[in-house]
Amino acid sequence: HDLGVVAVGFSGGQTKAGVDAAPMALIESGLIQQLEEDLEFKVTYDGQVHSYTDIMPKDDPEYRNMKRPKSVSAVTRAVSEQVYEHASKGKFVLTLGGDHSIAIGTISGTARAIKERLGRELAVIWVDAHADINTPETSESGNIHGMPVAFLTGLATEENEETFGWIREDQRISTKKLVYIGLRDIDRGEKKILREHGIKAFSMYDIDRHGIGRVMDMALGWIGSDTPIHLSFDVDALDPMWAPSTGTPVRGGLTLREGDFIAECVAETGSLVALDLVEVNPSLDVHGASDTVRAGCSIVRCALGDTLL
Ligand code: DIR
Ligand code: MN
Ligand code: MN
Ligand code: MN
Repeated sequence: HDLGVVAVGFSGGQTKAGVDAAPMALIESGLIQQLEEDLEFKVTYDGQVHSYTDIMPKDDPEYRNMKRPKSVSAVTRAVSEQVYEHASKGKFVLTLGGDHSIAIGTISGTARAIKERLGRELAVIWVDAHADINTPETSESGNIHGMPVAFLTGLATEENEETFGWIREDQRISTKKLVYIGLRDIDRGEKKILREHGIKAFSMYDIDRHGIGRVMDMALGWIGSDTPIHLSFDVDALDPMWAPSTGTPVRGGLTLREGDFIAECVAETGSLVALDLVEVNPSLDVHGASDTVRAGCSIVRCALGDTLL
């Protein structure tokens, strides 16, 4: 019951300010305290929201269509080390973002630790309105928060150390061990990638068709029991009715209960080893910020084993 918390105040994977303030908002609303007192975790937290300003280059021009490539690369490399540090000691790792580009760091860190400690491959459940699997070449925005899965799966690669060339084979995941839930805004190039690589994805259509219960059975069945799971939860998977304060809200999303239910089902497997909660931006839709923060906290508590009864 050991938990490592990493607070990543980083917004450079996209262009809207404010997502860097999310870790503090989540912590100030009592999240870590609840995990310690209600869920009885032994929490390791260095007590700071990292901003990584000391490792960010001043000059960071676009490269291969990517915006702020060196900054995002440097920050995610540092996050990877922080997450690895916890995971290699057998701790559950909770990372509070930050935009979704930070998952390049979190998942690479977990994947490496799990391979070393257990000799196992890591499975990833990516809950999001978006697939975040653009390569630098397919991306229409150039925002790296739309590309983390491409770098993590090796669909996008780089030679240059300072623009993601640091990602090694033992830090990557297989497209076969990746499952999406909640998709509803996929770019043309991403659709092609999902199809060509046979990547398992449950869109909002599937949730409407089968219900969230059967979708979770199918998603977890695809991964198989006894495989370590990293859950990367983008709060924009939730409908903007419950989580309006996020950079790219898309209508027609998950209800609050469906979001919690996904987290509860993954917790129930007993195989969850790490969780990211990303893209909460308290400065967008300020009236909805407290709702969005509350929704985020609820997802985290559910994923860490909080049950209704
Ligand atoms: C879009 C939006 N697919 C992009 N992605 C977002 O910029 O690549 N991801 N918002 O969360
Ligand atoms: Mn995302
Ligand atoms: Mn998203
Ligand atoms: Mn789009």
